[in-house]
Amino acid sequence: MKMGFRWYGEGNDTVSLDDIRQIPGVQTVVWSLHHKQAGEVWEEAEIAAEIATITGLTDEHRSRGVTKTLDAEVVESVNVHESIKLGTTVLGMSRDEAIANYVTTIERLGRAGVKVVCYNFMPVFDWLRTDLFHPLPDGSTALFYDQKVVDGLTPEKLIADMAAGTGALTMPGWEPERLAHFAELNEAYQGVTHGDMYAHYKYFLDAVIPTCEEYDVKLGVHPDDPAFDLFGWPRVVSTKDDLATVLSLNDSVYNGLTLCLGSFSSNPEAAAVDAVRTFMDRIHFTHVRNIKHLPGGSFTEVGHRASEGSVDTIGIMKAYAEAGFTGYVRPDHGRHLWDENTTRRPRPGYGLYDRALGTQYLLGLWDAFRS
Ligand code: DNO
Repeated sequence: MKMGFRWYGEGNDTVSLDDIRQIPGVQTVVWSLHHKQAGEVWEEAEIAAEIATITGLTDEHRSRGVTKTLDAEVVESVNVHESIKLGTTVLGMSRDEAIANYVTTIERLGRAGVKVVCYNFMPVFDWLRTDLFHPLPDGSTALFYDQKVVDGLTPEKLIADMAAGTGALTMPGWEPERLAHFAELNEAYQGVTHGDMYAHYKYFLDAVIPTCEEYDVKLGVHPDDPAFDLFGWPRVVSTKDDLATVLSLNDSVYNGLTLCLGSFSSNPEAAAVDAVRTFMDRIHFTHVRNIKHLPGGSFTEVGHRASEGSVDTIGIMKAYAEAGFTGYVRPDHGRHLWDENTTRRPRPGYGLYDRALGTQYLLGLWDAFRS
């Protein structure tokens, strides 16, 4: 297992590479080119520059005796253009053009030494929460999902709230560019079934996987978050059966999972440890974190320790350790702690402290179960 830590890039993150380097056991920086829109090709020079930033040590480091280096083997995410999910031309791009660009990006990442690429296949938008700084009883804040708030909304109301900046909902991962095209996207998804989505998904995988095999880049799909349909749009990576279906669309081991156990567990029926054991051979990257289920389908995020919430993070790490998991793991969605909200003002869910604590809990479990 290799422990990773997500980083949004220089000038785009309140956490520094030096901070990450000092977290014991962290080897891999999980990165992306966050200015790239879905469908765009990633340029070789941009990839090389980002990797050099992550992996390099400066003279200033050397003068302080710093020798620990980080690797840049995991990208989260190369986003999939909506035309691929819809199997048609949308937002001015055909699916074949979007797939060709995806293939080029994979080739370039592979040549640059990237081993795993994470992506998701959620219609219209990425993850959704109703409160990004929900107060917890210990005085920290965390991401929160209130089903009642979502039930009271239509996508149009959601978009209007977002545009006005006053809404109850705030969605990281939601680019203003997409917001502007919401009506076109919403229209395009009308009548699209789960079966249609799987057919489009297979077309995508069959086109991309040969390149992944050639360049030794494993794909890992991230589960829907939350892991159920929203606003009537078909989500196809939510349940254990969905994960099995996705893996069966293309049998190559390069078609694998980024098993985010927090997202997967947002559906109270989900059995996280069972999913880890079932899909072990196809899990290339995993996010291990905890949430606490609340009545009515709502949930709050909590610290990584199993007893803090509803996700059996002990059982999860035991399963990975017993299997001798060789993929990448990272903590996820920390609470915002200590002076963080007033000083560093982190990206919601991506502060330093709680994620750093999370790594130590996960590594402690790994060490205990491996020995
Ligand atoms: C949120 C993340 C997601 C994830 C993407 C993967 O914190 O877990 O935005 O990176 O869904 O493509």
